[in-house]
Amino acid sequence: MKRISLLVAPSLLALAACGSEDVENTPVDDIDEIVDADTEYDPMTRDYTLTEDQQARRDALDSDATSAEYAGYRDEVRAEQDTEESMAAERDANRMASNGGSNTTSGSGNGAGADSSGSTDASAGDDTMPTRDANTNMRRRSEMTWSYLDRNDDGQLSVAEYAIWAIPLDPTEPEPNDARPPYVEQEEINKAADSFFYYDRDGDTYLDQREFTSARRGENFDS
Ligand SMILES: [Ca+2]
Ligand SMILES: [Ca+2]
Repeated sequence: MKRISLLVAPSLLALAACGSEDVENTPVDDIDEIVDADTEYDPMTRDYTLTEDQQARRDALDSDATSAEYAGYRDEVRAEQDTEESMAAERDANRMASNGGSNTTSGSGNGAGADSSGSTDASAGDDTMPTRDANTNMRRRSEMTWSYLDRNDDGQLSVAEYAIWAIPLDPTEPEPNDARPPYVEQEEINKAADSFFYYDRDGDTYLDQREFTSARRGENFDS
């Protein structure tokens, strides 16, 4: 017994020493716990190697239509405001989405007459209003929830919906007198599309929640 403990001890010491220095290299099991405003993965910072099939789907994308759809969503976002009511509805929608639409937890789904009387309940932490950019009125990327991005509520993200998340806030907003967008560079749409088709693992040209979570985590399937 004594001999065994003598053998084990040095390795434990080595592990302890390692742990104190390599925290940042430690594999993360549940990255949701640490994804926040400062660490959320930026898909625009890397190149994506597409398979032949992915590239074929990528090539088939109508980028003009995608740009137009994206511009429409941008206008939509710019016009909207978060309220306690809208946030409650969004939380319900996200709960429904994450339970495959079969959730009956809430029951009501209609808080029209309730106003804010329940704002001090156990989920009060969720009531924090998302931060929106002063110029673009878009949320910070880390605060874009599934139902915020799924603009047409069909339970999947199109390239244009995904681009709301993927493309960074554009500091070069159009002047008020500019006729129409494009205020998004085609390069940005192209890059977002590359990553979109990279993460569309089942090849249906949409991202489901699982695929989008992979994108959000910046998962790399190449190695
Ligand atoms: Ca959608
Ligand atoms: Ca898919």
